[in-house]
Amino acid sequence: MKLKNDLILRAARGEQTERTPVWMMRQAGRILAEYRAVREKAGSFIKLATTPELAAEVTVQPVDLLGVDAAIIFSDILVVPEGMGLPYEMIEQRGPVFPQTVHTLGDLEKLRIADPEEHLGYVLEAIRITKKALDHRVPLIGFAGAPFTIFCYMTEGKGSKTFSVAKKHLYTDPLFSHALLQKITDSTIAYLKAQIAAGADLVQLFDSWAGILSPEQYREFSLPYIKQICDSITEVPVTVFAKGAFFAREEIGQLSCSVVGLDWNMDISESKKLIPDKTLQGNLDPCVLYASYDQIRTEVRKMIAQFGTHPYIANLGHGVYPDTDPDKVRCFIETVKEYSEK
Ligand code: 1CP
Repeated sequence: MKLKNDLILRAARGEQTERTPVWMMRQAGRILAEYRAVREKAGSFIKLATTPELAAEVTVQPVDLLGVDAAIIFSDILVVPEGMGLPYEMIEQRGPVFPQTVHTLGDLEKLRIADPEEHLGYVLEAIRITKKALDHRVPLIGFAGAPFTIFCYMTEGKGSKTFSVAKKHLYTDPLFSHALLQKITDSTIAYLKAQIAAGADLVQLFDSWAGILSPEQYREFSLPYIKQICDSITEVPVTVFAKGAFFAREEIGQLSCSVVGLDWNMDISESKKLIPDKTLQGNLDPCVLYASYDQIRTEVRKMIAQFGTHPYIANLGHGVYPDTDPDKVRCFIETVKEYSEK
């Protein structure tokens, strides 16, 4: 059966749409009281993410409560290292921590290429349940971390401003670095293909830490692995979002993906010139949603006007911040819908 609202899929394929589609990175969770209630019931983030019925419930919430044009499966990029044999913990108010980290080829040998059904079956089941609950209303987005961003967490063991432990490996042990990146890539390709088989209508790669690399390092340690993934996923549109990688836009634009995500540091008209052949997604500063309703409307209209007739999906330039007022989020979404229809 055909989707009732397939605006995002058509925009991703480069088609002109009757209005601009809109969704929000990190829309599931964080800002909604309804999410926090389910999270409470689950007891912990990990329990929520690994209980398919509950993960599906919070995935659908933003479609019902915010009116976005797509759902994104509730999970985390760190389930891939877990599937490879490196478990993580989620510390309240602090974020993810890996009790063990990977630093040598010997450590790497102990990890496996994750088997999606066996090691990540709970995500696939959540996708199947979500698809039924969505009942063809809007597309479902699957996702994974880009290999370099996953490499950062597997070596560093936690979030960091600099990821200097991760970057040290790139300089001191490129052989190990490439071997780990390849194992993550192989796991990610199998995982995304399984998400698509389970029902994901498009997939997004989050290279959240792209911006800590030099252009040369990005070309060596991130792009080739993203390229392998883009070349392998031919079933559905792929979005590449490389936060901070303004310097690599032209090369990202030449990958075989359908959509390129932009953050708010990336100038819109410059990005259109650097990436002429792909749909663009983004790029409102999430902090705009702290401003007044009038300011939000002005900024959203300015953004849409700048993207103009370029194939486009409206979004923020990074995930919505947890202390954002859901009514301001609704204002963002409503403004995109109303203004782009004219
Ligand atoms: O909100 C959603 O869309 C739900 C699904 C989702 C997604 C797409 C979560 C749930 N995490 C992610 C992606 C993710 N996770 C990224 C890429 C996107 C981005 O850059 O924002 C990254 C880098 C992570 C890693 C991660 N998980 C962090 C950052 C750590 C750091 O400082 O480097 C944190 C804090 C988490 C925890 C997490 N993941 C998701 C939620 C709802 C939470 C909060 C935990 C909780 O509720 O207890």
